[in-house]
Amino acid sequence: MPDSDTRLRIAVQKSGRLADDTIQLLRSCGLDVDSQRRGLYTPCRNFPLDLLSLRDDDIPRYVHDGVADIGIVGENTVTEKGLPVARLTGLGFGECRLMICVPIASGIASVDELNGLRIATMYPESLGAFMARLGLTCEIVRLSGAVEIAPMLDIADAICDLVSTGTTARVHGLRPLATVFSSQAVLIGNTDSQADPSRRALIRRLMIRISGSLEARGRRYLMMNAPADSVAALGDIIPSLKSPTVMPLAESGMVAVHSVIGEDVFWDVMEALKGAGASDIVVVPIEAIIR
Ligand code: PRT
Ligand code: ZN
Repeated sequence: MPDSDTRLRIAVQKSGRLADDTIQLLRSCGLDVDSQRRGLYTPCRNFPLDLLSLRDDDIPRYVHDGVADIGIVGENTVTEKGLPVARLTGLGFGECRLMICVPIASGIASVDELNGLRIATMYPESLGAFMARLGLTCEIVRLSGAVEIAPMLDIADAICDLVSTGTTARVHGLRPLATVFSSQAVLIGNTDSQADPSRRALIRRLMIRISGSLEARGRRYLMMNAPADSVAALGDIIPSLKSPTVMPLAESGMVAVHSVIGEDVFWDVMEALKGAGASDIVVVPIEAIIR
């Protein structure tokens, strides 16, 4: 039996791009956590979990050293730090790509042409490994911010930085040349915590909640009434209706059809569903889907 006094520690970004989505995810798992995390340490009020609010760069180290059992951080940061931690699951936010970008006017058309050139980055390890895999060398100019202005200042010929919309690169006269890797926020775990039965049990409980919440994202629960002989036609309209729950209604020949659909498709197919005989269509949000 898990030790009932055990509390998990989760390292999260204090403020920045991942902070709000992290708290939102934890809340969507039914965890009562404060969004106003003033101090380093915030206890969760209804689950044996304490939040450690940190700079994102420090999260892999804290988890690796066991100061925190688990953490939420960009995969890019985990890869760059290179510390052995368990990557437990992707979380579907903080998506971006680590890319090599070159000045639009440079005429550089392939990564091979970067051989021997200067590349500015906050990700020297990831860049070095990428170039080495391709059998190329470069002079890595290590910066701690504002990487995109390095070519303008002539301290680099190219940059290697995170890109999400591509706007920053474009407004600095840069264009993407190659992707080093794609990244998203991930849940990482200390390897010893995985071995401790009490901690492992709590991590497992939390992960079930997280995957339930992630499964529900972007989906809606759809209910409608329809003539029994129109169920096949409804299934043609929405592929996910291929195996719907179909229940007879008191009115002879009529059934209730329930299914899960993507929120993006509902408005597009509603009229087609009505045309195929559906009525009383109800769409409701889903809190979680536990498989
Ligand atoms: O203060 P702290 O050290 O905790 O935070 P930070 O300032 O180091 O990091 P922060 O909050 O900016 O980013 C945290 C994490 O968000 C990153 O490690 C990534 O995992 C993720 N992420 C997702 C991004 C981006 N998208 C992103 N676009 N991190 C940074 N950027 C920057 C990029 O460096 C570039 O300057 O945004 C600019 C490019 O954006 P686009 O949309 O113009 O392409
Ligand atoms: Zn940082």
